[in-house]
Amino acid sequence: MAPGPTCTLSVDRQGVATIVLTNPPVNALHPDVLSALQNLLEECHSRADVKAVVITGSGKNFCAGFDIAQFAAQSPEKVKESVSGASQILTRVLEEGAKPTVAAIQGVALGGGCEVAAACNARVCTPDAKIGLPELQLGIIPGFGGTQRLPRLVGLQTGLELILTSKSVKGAKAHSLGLVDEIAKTPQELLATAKAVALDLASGKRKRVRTLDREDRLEPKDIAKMILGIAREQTKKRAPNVQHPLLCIDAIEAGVLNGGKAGLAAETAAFNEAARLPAHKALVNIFFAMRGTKKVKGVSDGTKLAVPKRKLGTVAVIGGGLMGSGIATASLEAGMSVVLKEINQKFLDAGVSRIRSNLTSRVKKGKLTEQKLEQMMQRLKGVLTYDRRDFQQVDIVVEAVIEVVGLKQQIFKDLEEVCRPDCILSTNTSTIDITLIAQKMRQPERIIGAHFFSPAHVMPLLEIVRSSQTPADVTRDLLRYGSQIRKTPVVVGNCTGFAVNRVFFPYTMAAMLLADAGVDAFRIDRVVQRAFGMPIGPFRLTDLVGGDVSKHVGGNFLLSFPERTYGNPSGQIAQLNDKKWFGEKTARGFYRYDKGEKKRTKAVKDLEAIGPVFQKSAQHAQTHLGVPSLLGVSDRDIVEMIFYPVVNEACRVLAEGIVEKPKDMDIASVMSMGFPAYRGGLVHWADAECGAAHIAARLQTFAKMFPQQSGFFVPCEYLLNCAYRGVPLSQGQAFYQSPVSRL
Ligand code: 3H9
Repeated sequence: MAPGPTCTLSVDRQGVATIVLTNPPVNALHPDVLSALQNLLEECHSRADVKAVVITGSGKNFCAGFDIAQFAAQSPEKVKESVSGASQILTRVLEEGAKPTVAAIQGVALGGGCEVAAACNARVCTPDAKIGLPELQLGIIPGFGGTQRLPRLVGLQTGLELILTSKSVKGAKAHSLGLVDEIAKTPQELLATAKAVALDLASGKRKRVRTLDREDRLEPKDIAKMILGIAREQTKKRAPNVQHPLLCIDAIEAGVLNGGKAGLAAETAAFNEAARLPAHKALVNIFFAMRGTKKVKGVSDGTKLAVPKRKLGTVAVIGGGLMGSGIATASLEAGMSVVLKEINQKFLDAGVSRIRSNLTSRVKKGKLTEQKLEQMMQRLKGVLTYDRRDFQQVDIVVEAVIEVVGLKQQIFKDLEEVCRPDCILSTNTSTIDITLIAQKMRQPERIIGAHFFSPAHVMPLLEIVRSSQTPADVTRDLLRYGSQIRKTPVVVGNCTGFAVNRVFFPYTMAAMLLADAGVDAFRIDRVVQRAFGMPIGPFRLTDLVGGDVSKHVGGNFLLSFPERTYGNPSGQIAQLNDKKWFGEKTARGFYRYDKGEKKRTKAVKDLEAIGPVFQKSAQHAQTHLGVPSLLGVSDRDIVEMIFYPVVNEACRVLAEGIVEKPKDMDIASVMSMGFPAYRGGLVHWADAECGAAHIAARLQTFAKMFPQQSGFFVPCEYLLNCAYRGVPLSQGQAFYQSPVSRL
C-alpha cells in the first residue's frame, strides 16, 4: 500500500540531509506533509551529524502547493486551524533554523511549493522546472510567505506581475530573475548540485541568505508606492467584481513598507479574509470540476475497456471554413498531421491560408517560432477527393461543413467507405441530432459529436456528444484527442443545442423580452457585462453572431421547444433583420461599427428612428406588445430575469442526463459562454448565491407577469423538486431514474 502524505529523511556521509516531500502525484502540502516537514527539519537542526538540509519532492515534481482538496472538503475556519501558524513555523525551521536549507526543484514548484522553496536559504532547479504562485486563480492569496519573499527575490514590479497574473516561469527565466540560484545541467544532476550548494552554505563558502530580511531587490519606497498604486488601479479595472487580488496587494504593500515580518502577519490576515469570500469556494469548484470532466463513468474512470487505446496521429478535417481551419490549427499545434478536405481549389486555398494566418498570429504573440510554423504547415495536406490512400492513414475525422443535414449525411456515407473501421468519425454540428446525420451509414453507431466553439483554435471547450449507441472506447479516445489538442472536453448527451447552446438559448431570449418591454438594451449589456461579469452582453453577442444567424438558431429551438421560445415577430431583432442590420458583419445592429472609427458606438438614434419598439415607452410595451412595462426594473431584476431562465434550462439538462454531473455544466458554462469563473459556474452560482427556492419563486413571479410570451420563465420539475425538498441543484440528479442515459 502507498504511504499516506508524509516526508522522508536520509543523511549522506558528507552530512547533508535530504528531506523528500511525499504525496503523489504532485506532493501537495497536506497538513500531514507539513507536520512531517516541521518534525524532520527540527530533527536535522538538532542532529550533530547533519550540516545542511536539501528539500526535494518525490517523483517528477517538487510540490504543487497546499492540498487544494482541504479547501474543498473543509470550512475556511477548519483550513485556517490546520495551517494556523504554519507560515511562522516555515520561517523558523526553513529560513532561520540552525542548519542551512536548499530546495532542489524538479517539475512544478507552485503555490505553497514555491513558498517552501523561497523560504529555503538557496534554490536549485532543473531547466524545465516550473515555478510560480497561482493562488489568485483559487480565490486566495499566497499564505506561506509568498507575498513577501517573491518580491524580495525578483523585485516588486516583477513579483507583483507574477502573483497578479498567476504566471509561472521556467528554469532559465527563474534564474535570470533571481528566483533560483543555480540550474542543474540535467535532472540527474539536481540533487548533487543542491547538495554542493548546501555544503557551501554550511562551510560559509557561500553566504547564507534569509530572504525575508532582504531589502536589496525591492524598489525605493516612493517608487514602490507608485508601482503598488498603478497595480491597484489596473486590478480594479481588470477584475472589478473580486476582492482577493486587492487583499493580496495590501499584504505585499504592508511588507514593502513595514518589513518582511510585519508583511507576513498582514499576509496571514489577508489570506484568512480571502478564504471566507465566495469567490474562493467558486474557484476551487472550478479547479476540481475541470479535472472531473475527463472522468466519465464506464469510459475513463479506470474501467478496463476491451478495445485498446487508438493511436491519434492523423486527423482529417472536412471543410476548411472558419471552424474547420480552427480545428486543423489546434491539431497541428498539438503535433498531429492533418488532412484538410475541401470541395474545390479556391476553398482549399482559403482554408490553408486561414490556418497559416491563425499560426502567424501565434508567432506575433511570441508563442511560436517561424521555424515551428513551417514545420506545422509541412504536416498539413490539402485534398479535394476522398482518396483511400489519404483516408486510410487517418485516425480521426472531424466534419466541419455547413449545417445542412443532407450534405452531412452524404459525407459520412463517403467517409465510411474510405476510412479504416477503427477510425473515429465525428461531426462538429452545433445543433443537429447526430443520429439524423448518421442515417445513411451502414454502422450509424460510429458517429460521435465533436462540438467546438468559435474560434476553434482558441476557445477551450469541446463538447463530446455521444448517443446511447456510442461505444465507450470511441468516447474515451475522443476525450484523449480533446486533451491532446489542449481542450477541456465535456461529454454530453444528444439533443437540440446539446448542453451549452441549449442552456444559453433563454439568455438572449430573456434579454430580448426585457428590451421589447422597454428596458434599454445598452443598460442590459452593461449590467450583464460589468455588474455580473460576462465577457459581453446579450445584444453585443447578437451583433457578433449576426441577427440572421440568431433567427436561424431560434428557429431550431422553436421546433424543439415551442412552449419556451420567445420570438416576437415585431420585436427588436426582427425589425433589425428587416433592415438587414445583422450586426458587426453589416456594420449596423444594436451597435454601429463604422469603418475608420476605432470604437463601436451605440446606435441609439438609428434604433429610435426604426419605430416604437425601440423607443422604450411604457405605453408601447402595453398597447402594442401586450407586455407589462419593465421601465422601473432594478439591475438585480435584470440579472434574475436573464440568468434564472438559463438556470431553469440547465435543470432540465440535468434531469434528462444530458450532462453526467452538475460540475460538467459549471465548466461548460465558464469555458463556452464566459460565465464568470469566480462565480463557480452556472449551477454552483445558482446554489451558492441564489438557492433553488428563491429562483423558483422569482421565476413563478416572472411567468405570471408574462403569461403569453415566455414559457422559459415557468420553473421546471427538477427546479421545483429541489426547491420543495430544500436540496441544492447540484444534488437533484439523485431523484431521477437514469440521469446518464437519455437516449
Ligand atoms: C496554496 O498553495 C496556498 C498556500 O499559498 C497557502 C495555504 C495556507 N492539491 O492538473 P492535473 C491533483 S494553494 C491537491 O490533472 P497536470 C489534481 O487534482 C495551491 N491536489 O495534472 C489531479 O488529481 P486527480 C496552489 C492537486 O499534470 C492530480 O493532482 N497551487 C493539487 O495537468 C494531477 O493534476 C496550485 O494552484 C494541489 N495543490 O498538472 C497548483 N495540484 O488525478 C494547482 C494538483 O485525482 N495544480 N492536484 O484528478 C496545477 O496547476 C496542476 O495540477 C499541475 C499538474 C501543474 C500541478
